[in-house]
Amino acid sequence: MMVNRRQLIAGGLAAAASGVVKSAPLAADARSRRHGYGAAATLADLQSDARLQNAIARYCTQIVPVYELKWPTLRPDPHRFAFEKADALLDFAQQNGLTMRGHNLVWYADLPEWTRQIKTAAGAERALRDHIATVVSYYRGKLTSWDVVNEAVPEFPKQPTERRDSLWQSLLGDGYMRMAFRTAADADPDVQLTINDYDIESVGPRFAARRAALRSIVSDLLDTGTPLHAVGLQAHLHGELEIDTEALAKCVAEFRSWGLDVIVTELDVDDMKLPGSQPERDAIVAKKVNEVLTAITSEAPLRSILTWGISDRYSWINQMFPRADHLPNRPLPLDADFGPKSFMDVITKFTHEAT
Ligand code: 9MR
Repeated sequence: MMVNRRQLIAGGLAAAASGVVKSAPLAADARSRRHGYGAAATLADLQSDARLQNAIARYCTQIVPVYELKWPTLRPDPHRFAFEKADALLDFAQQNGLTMRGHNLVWYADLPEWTRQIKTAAGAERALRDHIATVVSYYRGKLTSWDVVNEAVPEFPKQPTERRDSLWQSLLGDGYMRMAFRTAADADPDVQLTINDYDIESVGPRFAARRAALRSIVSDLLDTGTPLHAVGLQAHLHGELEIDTEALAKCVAEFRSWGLDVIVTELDVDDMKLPGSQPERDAIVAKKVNEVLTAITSEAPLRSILTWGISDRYSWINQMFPRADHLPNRPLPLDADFGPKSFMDVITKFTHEAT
């Protein structure tokens, strides 16, 4: 089994060496980069659009793959690991002096078809350990941070102890999280290990319940001596909702008091329900971002802020939250023609002092 796996990994490396993002290193001026700022990108978008490559090289110090480290890309079948696409993104990062973070190792969603065959606790444990140990050791020393467990908080928890249903949760119970972090730490003792979740930033009972559930998950992990280093706040903000600045600041302060780092991993603003006027909409989006980052940094600056994409041209919001008036969405720091919006000024404000 090990021999097979090594052979397969070697095959992946050889394929990646052919280089998939075909561009010379970009001559970006490092002074324009926002330290600690990064963006999610797909390999396909980078390959097809030099403007996207330029924007990332100009503004960012890090990237995160949207798809390329998820199970459907990495795991075409139970026995094979396909690292070519993620390797190509890592090449792009390294050629341009950027770091890369990993998203994600364990998620309830976006699993390949073959995982439906996993029906027992032993099978689930074997698949998870195999995946995490192989992928994390393959990238050992090459990534800065991994989202180990992604989105374990239920959509609307009825109580803080409730966990999101998933293949892993149903077969292994909460223990899958401890196991995932331990396996990742054994495979790369230096990489930052993160738990990542969304919808804890705004006002309202659902957000309060989600904060409480995230707090419960994090404290359970720490109480059991699990190697958890950081909490990732996705910060997919809803333009029409208020940020609960007080509760958010309190929640971040508590995580920090437990020795954890707090990072922003997937920031954008769903502008579906905002006014049509472009200046008005951009101002509200920037204000939301400013509010959320102000709350999160009330005690310490952020070392890492990633937006989920960089240009409005490439965002999941366009598909998931299209506007009733059919105007294009404007959820990200650069517009569809890669011009900076006031969102980018807010990023600048919160990144200049971070390292
Ligand atoms: O933006 C991503 C979308 O293109 C993918 O189809 C989807 C499934 O892989 O994942 C989206 O990214 C999600 C991220 O992985 C986790 N947090 C929420 C993001 C937006 O849905």
